[in-house]
Amino acid sequence: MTLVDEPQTEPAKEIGQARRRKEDARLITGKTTWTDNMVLPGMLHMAVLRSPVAHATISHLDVSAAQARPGVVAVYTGADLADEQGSIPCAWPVTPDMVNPGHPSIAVDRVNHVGEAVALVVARSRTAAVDALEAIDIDYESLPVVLDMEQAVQEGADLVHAHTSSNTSYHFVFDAGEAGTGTDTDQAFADAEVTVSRRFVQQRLIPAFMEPRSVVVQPVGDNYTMWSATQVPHILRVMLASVTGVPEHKLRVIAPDVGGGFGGKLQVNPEEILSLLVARRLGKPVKWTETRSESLMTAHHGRDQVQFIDVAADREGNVKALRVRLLADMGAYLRLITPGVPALGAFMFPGIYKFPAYRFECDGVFTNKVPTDAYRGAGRPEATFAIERIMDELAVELGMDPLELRRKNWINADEFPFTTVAGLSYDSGDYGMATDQALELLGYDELRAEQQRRREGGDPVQLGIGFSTFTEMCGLAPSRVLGSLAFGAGGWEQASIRMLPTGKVEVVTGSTPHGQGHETAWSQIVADSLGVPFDDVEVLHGDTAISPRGLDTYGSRSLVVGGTAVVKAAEKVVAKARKVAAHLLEASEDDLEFRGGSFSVKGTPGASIPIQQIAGAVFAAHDYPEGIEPSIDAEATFDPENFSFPHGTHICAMEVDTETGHVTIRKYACIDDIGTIVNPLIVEGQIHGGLAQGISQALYEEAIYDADGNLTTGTFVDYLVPSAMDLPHFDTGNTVHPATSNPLGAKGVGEAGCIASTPAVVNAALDAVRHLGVTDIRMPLTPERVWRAIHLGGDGG
Ligand code: MCN
Repeated sequence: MTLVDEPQTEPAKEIGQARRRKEDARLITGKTTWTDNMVLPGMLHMAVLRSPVAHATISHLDVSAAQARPGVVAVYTGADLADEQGSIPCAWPVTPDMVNPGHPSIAVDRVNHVGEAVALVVARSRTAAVDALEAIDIDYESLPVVLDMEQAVQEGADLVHAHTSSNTSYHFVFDAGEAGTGTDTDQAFADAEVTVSRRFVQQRLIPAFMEPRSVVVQPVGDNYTMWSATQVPHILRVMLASVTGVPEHKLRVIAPDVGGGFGGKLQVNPEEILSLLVARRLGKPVKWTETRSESLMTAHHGRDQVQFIDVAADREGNVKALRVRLLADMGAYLRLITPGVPALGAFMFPGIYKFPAYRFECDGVFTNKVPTDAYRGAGRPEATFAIERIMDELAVELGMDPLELRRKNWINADEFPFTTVAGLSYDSGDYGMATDQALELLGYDELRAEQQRRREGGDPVQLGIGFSTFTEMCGLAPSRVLGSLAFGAGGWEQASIRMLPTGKVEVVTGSTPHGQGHETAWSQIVADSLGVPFDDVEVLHGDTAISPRGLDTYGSRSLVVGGTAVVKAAEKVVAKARKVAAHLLEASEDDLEFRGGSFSVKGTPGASIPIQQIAGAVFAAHDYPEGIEPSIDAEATFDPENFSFPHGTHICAMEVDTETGHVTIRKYACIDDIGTIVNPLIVEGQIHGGLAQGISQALYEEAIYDADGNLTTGTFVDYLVPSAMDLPHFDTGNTVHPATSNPLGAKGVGEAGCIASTPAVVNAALDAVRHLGVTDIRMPLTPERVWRAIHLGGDGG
């Protein structure tokens, strides 16, 4: 890949160039202002007292001693704020009868998970606020703690919420037979020659973004400006307005540069609501920044599912039916999209395979743990893991090669567009091509030969090769489809482009990057669309006063939806500039051609004007064409007809030390198809980041609660987030089958690596030790678990 970072004066084709990210200099040299760097005159600091118990009533709460502490301005309890705090919104009611117990930002009389807010101190300094927390006198009366989902759904189980009749929030069913996209699933299982059933555990994960959550609220009269390290300033503004009653037009939300989110900042946090309420009460600016411990303990977690999956096939290996039942841990409350995350998996479990029959059921279950919600991939890594794992199990049952089984059942390149049994329409791809290229990149034949040698020689270090031939639905959008899934927002995105009098270009986007490099990619798109130099483009984002309309960044949607809105706005800018150019060149619009950033009159050499001059001409003009306003700008909204469906083949070669249980990734090769690539350097970075998180789920990460509901992995000493040293070299590549749902032909990449990699790693470990009788190893594959699975049997868990 050739890196492009030299200043550029001549417009060239930008899309496809590996440009270094223009935002990186300020991000990595600390020259930006993160939310916690903000200092406002008279600013107060908020600290939160958190429950040390998982389930209890608050029997006594006295804040008077804290109020008397030096520097303390106010102390608030849940009772103080009961009338104002409303309930933290849940925007995805997946079934009409879903039970939502309500979620106070600060507990009023009862706590439901360790870390829940029980009191707030507002003080002149952060240390004064934190010190005063210790002076709060609070007693709890313990209630039974509900932690295990499978027990929580039993008849007569203790209840997380006393006012509900069970711990089940909802029961969501997708039945392809009933939906008309497949045949009767139970019948298909009854008729099947071979069936395989498995129970997989998707452990609880913590998003662990680099910049902790932080919020500053500045009141000016009855207007409020909030800076927050959020992925979703637009959604946050709407939700805050509806919860707190601060009118939307009097609330400006700014997401400055944000140090990572991974879905963990796709949220309306209790502390965002509380900071706003406190600033309103006191009429003073207020800041809250979490500690790392607060972050791990109280920011929403991800995954946490028990998956029961059955597959049916004939003896030749043709798949006949798929049945999935999920228990999904909601934690104690429903946050912004908690219930929708596992339900989204309904559409992804069949993967790339042609199942004639399919049924999916999911129960959302309450427990006394911090709520779960989006974490990179949200719903799709879980589904991909289960289908890619069980395809291997089916291959073993049939005595077939796992790739041969996949090839036999996947959608062939000449079958696109293909409507899946889950009702999605996959638009393009070639699973065989991606697989063949990945095999070559890996050096498959040599590794298989080595595996054979080690097996025959009884080597203590065994070698395994694992596959994941995945697809995913991303590019969230389309509004109509999201609406039919009861998703509480549309899926469109907006952009506007203003050509400034000096010829520079200002682009305003509704997407809100928090590490994805949109400023660079959007500049490349605009440079090509308008024929202007890359460095003349400035991309503005993340401020509801500057970009009033937007739906933010998640679901690998930004390029295919937000980037396309930029393309559409640029087309309108060119159309408007064309009218002015025709006027200035005294030619008919039809006689003009636009190339390389200039309009010229066909057949009249020398009669031309660059678009960058037109903006200046309009600014200074006393004479502009009839019906044209004196500005070269435009706004566009894009709402695609379909999701985008990246796909690829990931292959992991893994060494397993059978004596110690230690696993080492020997090689990792992947070919991803994300359609047209705007910036290959950014794309590779996104794949690497996703792989790190997916591999880390397989090998390292797990949020663990003890029997009392305490998070025992509440520090980075106990919760293993990998560094580069813990990860292998990645061999990556791409095939390109453009998406048909957007004019760029792009498919999302932000989650692909994370979705694809986890099953490849676990399949590789099993392939290494299956001949020793191991049929499953529970994630993460710690040396202890691997050793136990080899030497004691079971899944090592
Ligand atoms: N891109 C490209 N060509 C493509 C596809 C994408 O050049 N065919 C580029 C885009 O222009 C963009 C980047 O790749 O700069 C990611 O684009 P996209 O796939 O549209 O994903 P989003 O920008 O919507 O990012 C969301 C996705 C998600 S859901 C999570 S979670 C995530 C992720 O991106 N969190 C991240 N990547 C992250 N990266 C960082 N550094 N930090 C996070 O918190």
